[in-house]
Amino acid sequence: MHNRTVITFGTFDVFHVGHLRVIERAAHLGTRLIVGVSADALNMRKKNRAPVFSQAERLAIVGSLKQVDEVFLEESLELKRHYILSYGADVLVMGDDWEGRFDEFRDICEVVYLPRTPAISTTALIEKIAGSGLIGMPGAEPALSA
Ligand code: C2G
Repeated sequence: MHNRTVITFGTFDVFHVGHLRVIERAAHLGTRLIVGVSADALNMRKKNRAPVFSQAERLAIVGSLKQVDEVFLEESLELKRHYILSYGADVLVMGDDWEGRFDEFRDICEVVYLPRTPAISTTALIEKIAGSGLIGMPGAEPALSA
């Protein structure tokens, strides 16, 4: 395969198998995978809550995956064009919850939306943990701070 740089973006909070699948499939589309991890401040603006794991922790987790060649902090959604160009990305990959939202970048790279892994999300995990009865038990860790 010719050298082909793939770029993808995400918060990757409370890293789960849905995140892993999208990263694995993105890596298969090229020879080098770059991941933009959304900054804590960007999440506060976008979702009105802080991620469970800090940006430093999320960068460390995603950056440690064998499929990932490089991670960087995504400071703003408006900088996508800049990030794509500065990393020389040939392909932008996003989950299909973003379908159509990044078509404007087709002038500088290929844009691919991959189907989300069903039935798993950070929000569902937080709710499952919160409802598990573990939180608040004597001797249990303090509740998630988010
Ligand atoms: N994902 C998936 N299947 C799931 C959950 C997530 O394929 N069950 C994918 C999403 O589609 C996305 C990636 O995993 O491509 C990261 O998901 P999030 O952390 O939820 O990313 P998000 O907060 O949507 O941030 O600039 C874009 C944003 O940074 C995207």
